[in-house]
Amino acid sequence: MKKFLLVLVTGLILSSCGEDDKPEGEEQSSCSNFVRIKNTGKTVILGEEHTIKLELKPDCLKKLEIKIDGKSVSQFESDLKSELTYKWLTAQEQLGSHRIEVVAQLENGQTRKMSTSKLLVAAKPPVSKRVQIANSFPHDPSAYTQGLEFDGDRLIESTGQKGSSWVRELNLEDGSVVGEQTVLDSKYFGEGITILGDKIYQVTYQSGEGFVYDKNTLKQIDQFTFTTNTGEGWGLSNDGEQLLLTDGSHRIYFVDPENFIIRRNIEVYTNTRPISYLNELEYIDGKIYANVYQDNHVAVINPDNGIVEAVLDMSPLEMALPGPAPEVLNGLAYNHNSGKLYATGKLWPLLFEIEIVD
Ligand SMILES: [Ca+2]
Repeated sequence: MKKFLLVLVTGLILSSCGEDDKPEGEEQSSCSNFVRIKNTGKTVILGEEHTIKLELKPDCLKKLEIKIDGKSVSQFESDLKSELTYKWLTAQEQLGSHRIEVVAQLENGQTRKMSTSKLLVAAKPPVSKRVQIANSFPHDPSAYTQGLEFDGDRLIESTGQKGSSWVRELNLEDGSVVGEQTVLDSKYFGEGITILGDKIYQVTYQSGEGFVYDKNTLKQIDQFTFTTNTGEGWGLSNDGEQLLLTDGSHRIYFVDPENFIIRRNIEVYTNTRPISYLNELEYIDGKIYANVYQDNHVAVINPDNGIVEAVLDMSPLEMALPGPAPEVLNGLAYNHNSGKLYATGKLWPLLFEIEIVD
C-alpha cells in the first residue's frame, strides 16, 4: 500500500508541471514548477508556423534549451523571461510524431528535462483517383504475390507463405514461368523484392533475414539481416539509390543497399490519420505507390515528408475477377520502358494492366 501511495503522490507532483509536458526525474526542488510547456494543441498542420510557449520561473534557472527530435533549436540564458516562445517552422519537416524537449539547467547546477510530442499531419486530404483496366493476363492462382517489379521488360515476382515462397520471371502474356525459378527454404516466408543495379533484393516476413540474387540468373548470391520497428519485412522497392521497405506499419524505411542499415524513415499520414499496413511498393516518377493490406486502395506518397497525395480506388480489379477474390490485392509493377502499370493480387488468376484516371 505504501508503494502504491508513493506512486500516486509522485504522479500528482509530476502532473502538476503542465497539461501536456512530462518532466523526467523524481526530485522536486524548492523551485518546483520552474518550467511549464503550455498546451498549444497536439496536432499541427505541416507547413504552418507553430509557436511553442513556455512559462517559467527565471530566478530558478541558469539556462534553458529547446530541442526538437533531439536537435537543439533554441537556447536561452541571459534572456530568460517568465514567458518564452519558439516559432517552429514546419514546412521542411516530415509528417508524424515529433518530440519537443525542454532541458533546464537550474541555479543549483541540476538539470531537468521535460518533453511533449506534436503530431504533424498533411494540410490537404489526398486526391481521389480511380483506375480502369486496359488489359488482363493470366496469373498463376497458386502465387501468393508479395513482390512484383520490372527489370526492363522482364517481369519478376516473389511470393509468400512457407513452402510456396519463390522468386521467378513471368511471361506477361500467358503467366508462365520463364527459365528457372528460385525456391526459398521452407522455413522462410518470402516477401517483397526490388531490383537495383544487377541485383534483386528480397526481404522475408518475420525472420529479419533477406536475400540478394543475381538479377539475370535469379540465383542467390548473398544474404543479410535487417531490423524494423515491427520486426517484420513486407514490401520493397527502390528510388535508384536506396531500398524502400515497409514493415506492416505506417512507416517506410530508406535502407542502404550496401550494409542494409536504415538511413531514415517516413511516417505516412493524410490530413487526419496514419495509413497503416503499407505493403507492396512501386516507385514511379519520384512518388511511392503503396498497396494497403486488406484494402482496395493504393496510396501515392511523397517520399520526402510522408504526405499521402493521392489515393487510387483499385476496386474495379477485384470486380473483374472471374469469381470472388481468393485473397487481397497486392503487387504493383511499372514498366519504365512502356510507361504501363500492372497490378494483381495474392492467388489471383489474373494480372491487370491499368490506367489511372482522374
Ligand atoms: Ca512493386
